[in-house]
Amino acid sequence: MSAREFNFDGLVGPSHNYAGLSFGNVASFNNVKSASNPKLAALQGLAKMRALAARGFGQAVMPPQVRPNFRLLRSVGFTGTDAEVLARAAKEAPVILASAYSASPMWTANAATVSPSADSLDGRTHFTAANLNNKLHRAFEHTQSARSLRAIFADRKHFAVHDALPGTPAFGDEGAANHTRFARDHGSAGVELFVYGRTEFDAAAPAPKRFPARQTLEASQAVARLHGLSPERTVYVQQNPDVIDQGVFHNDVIAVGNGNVLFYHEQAFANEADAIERLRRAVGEVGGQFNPIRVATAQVAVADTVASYLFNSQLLTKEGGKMALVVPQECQENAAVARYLEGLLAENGAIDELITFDLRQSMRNGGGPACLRLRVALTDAEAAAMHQGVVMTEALYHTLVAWVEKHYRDSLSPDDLADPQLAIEVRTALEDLSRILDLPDLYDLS
Ligand code: SUG
Repeated sequence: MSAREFNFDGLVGPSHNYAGLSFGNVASFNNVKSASNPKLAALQGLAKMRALAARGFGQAVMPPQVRPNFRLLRSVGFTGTDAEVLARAAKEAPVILASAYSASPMWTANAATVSPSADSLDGRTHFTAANLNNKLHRAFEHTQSARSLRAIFADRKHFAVHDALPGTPAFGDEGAANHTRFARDHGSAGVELFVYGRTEFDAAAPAPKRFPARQTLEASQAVARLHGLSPERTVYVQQNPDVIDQGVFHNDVIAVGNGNVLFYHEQAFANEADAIERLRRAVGEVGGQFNPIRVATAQVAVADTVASYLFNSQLLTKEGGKMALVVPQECQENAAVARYLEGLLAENGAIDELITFDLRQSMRNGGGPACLRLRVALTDAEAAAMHQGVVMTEALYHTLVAWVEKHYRDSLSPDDLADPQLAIEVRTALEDLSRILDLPDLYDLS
């Protein structure tokens, strides 16, 4: 059956800020406590969505989440009116306040893992909200992620949205950031690749020493079971623990796949030769000719990969079958990466075009083009069954730009999070947004 890939980009929320909350994520740590510009961040994200939609790629928007998370603040003992809760948290626990205010749901690659209907036993598209339990500021996202997905993909004939896995270290799950899919085209049965950082129930298995491995093998296997994937078309590969220790906190910082192409760094996996061989065999089984595009350390060092986010790119199939690589502008600013990309295009292989975006506001928190989007391959019937109000059009783009201009601040520093007015602004903005997107039950604003 023919299908089309929709990229659901996270709309950056009005409280986007730099709080240094993600240990192991170099950019998040380097920019801690600098002032952010939520308005610019949202406009940068919208410009990317608009440009890709205008090119004919399936594009939709995933709404931001309610901030601050008063439930989190109250659950850890801050009481009183909302203003009192904020004042006490700002004074006694500013890191917890920043966690409750984080706009991190903008990185929708971490919202869920998605398996298209062509891969699942019951012929439905399956979503499992990611528990993101490795980080306080992300561990509560899954409730709204599941709610948003259920609002958009409400038709149970076509879609199944699973709640997050148990929020315990054994089931650490970071969603689609550690998952990719290979198939002849978006509508045919594919091979699903799950990349994990560590194994909970095997003490002898290698694991990083410095930074956390956020995804476990056990979580990946649980998601595959929930989605009814065929074991023959499911491949589990361990991420190289050494690169996690160099700041590669998700696999999508060092590899990206689409169609029959895997664009990856030679150090991405714990056992490269084994991973490539298993993928070649599995992709061959579904009628594809696996095409690994390997970047050697001599061409681009891991540090340049992390600084430029070369692999946190989107690989988009164009009409005719060639692919465009969507990269952040940091790739042009890094000499080794720019040189590599020039050579890649000159080869005239599977990737024949670069599309570059300024996503600096997101990049400063470690979120590139691929972090900002969740891929959902849909048949025509499924695309018609999803909520249409989130599909990016010129009209929606202009409406959302006006909404951002109206509600967002152009500067937010850590001290601003104590301002009770900010909480009111965010709430007003989201009430307005649920009307714009025609999703009246999107939020629980009680
Ligand atoms: O989880 N940064 C996010 C970045 C997520 C990137 N996503 C993918 N690679 N798919 C994270 O580390 C930083 C927030 C702060 O420090 O304020 C943050 O959460």
